[in-house]
Amino acid sequence: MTARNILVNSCIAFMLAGGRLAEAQTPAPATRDETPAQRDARMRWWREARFGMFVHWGLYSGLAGTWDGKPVATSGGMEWIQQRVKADTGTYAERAIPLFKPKPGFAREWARLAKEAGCRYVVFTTKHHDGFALHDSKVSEYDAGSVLQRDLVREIVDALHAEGLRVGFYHSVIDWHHDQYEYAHSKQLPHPLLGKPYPNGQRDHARYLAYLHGEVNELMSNYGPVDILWWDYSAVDFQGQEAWRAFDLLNAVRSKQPAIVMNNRLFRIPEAGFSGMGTSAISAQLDPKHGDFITPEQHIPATGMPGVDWETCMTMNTTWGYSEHDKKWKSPETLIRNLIDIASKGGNYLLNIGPTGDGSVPQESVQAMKAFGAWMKVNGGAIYATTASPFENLAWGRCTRQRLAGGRTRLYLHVFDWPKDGKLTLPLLAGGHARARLMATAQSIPVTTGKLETSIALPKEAPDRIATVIELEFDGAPNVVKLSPPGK
Ligand code: FHN
Repeated sequence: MTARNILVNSCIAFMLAGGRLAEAQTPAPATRDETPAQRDARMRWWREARFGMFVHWGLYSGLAGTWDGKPVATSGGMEWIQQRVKADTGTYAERAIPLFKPKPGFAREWARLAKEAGCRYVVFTTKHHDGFALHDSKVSEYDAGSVLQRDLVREIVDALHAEGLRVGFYHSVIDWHHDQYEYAHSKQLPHPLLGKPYPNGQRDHARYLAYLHGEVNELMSNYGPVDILWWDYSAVDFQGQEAWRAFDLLNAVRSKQPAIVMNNRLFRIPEAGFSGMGTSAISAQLDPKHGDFITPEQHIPATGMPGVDWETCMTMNTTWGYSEHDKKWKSPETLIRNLIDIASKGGNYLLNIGPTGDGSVPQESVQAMKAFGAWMKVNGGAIYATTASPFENLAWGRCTRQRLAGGRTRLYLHVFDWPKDGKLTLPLLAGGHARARLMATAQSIPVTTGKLETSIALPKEAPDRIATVIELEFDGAPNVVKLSPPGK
């Protein structure tokens, strides 16, 4: 047995002892004695950021959606390729590791792309369901340190800090590699061997949890301040303290990183914002002991999620991990209007890229992020540090809002469909000293406040076909005119 195995096993033995003990001693559920004001202060940067980049990258990226020389599929998550082809971890690693060759400087390219696009934070996969860790782990041999003699988390964190970006760690609690992960506990969570007996006989999930907590402890201890922890994911039939010792995990992370912001995916219960399985089974309630924000996936809640922090995560095509077969790219216009729609509903947008096996970013993603950069350079102020629209829906576009000094309000009107009659109307009784201007040019434009509406005279052509922003300022808070639907 190699020195390293002895070290790994003694660590596990120690943590097991510690874990079992810890479990006994740790009161569950854990609650953080944080006042609402303290929580608002901790969440402020995240709420004001509005826009982040998600990165799914790992061994699956080299396989690129291909197995045995054939496309596994042309759509859907290719980060799940091991599960899609029902490969055991040995076979998967054998095929994938030779194709995972991070090129020098890959991380700086990501960081610059995110920065130029106007993102304020980046969340990247430190470990996905396949169990391969991108950091140099002392509790695992299925990690970048052992396999590549590199610490990819270190490289990415340094690159993000160099661009002044906030750092987020995505971490899968599901693990298709660890030989003590008891996949039979859940019929709802994916595993390549689901339904089959454990290849190594009896398993002890507590040993897997000691390993999981061990890796998380390394990530929370060795890379400086970490701003976000993005857990993924739990099922109704296997979640929380029972599945992951979730409260112990949250406690341990908060003790190492008190300012960190964490999502809700260690749980799958209504109190944590879930109404069942499926990416749209979400409910607008979140008890802070289960996390800080709710995570709609691949969709935008129709009326936002008033009263809770939320962040929509989305792919640019249909896969999170890179696939050479998936060409279903959304247009930059659709993606930018999604950000505006989400901000107008008070949420954050976490937009995904899936780099290739050497870390290169697909051209379609680069183009989309550059389009964001061009739009945000002019209109970023209409997204960052804004709050939700006071209007239910606007036929021509969306609205974001800002409270100004002296009690004045500024509304950012994001016009998607330029009114043919050159008149933009709002069901609003604008307060005094109302004035409007084009955000791009600061050119003033006439405002008329009527009995039931406010209207703005627009230039003939829309300066920006994706979304032209008009700033409307007035005294006081918005006085929205509630129009009763026709015939009522
Ligand atoms: O199974 C994962 C999936 O691969 C991807 O990581 C998404 C991102 O939010 N989360 C899970 C599906 O909900």
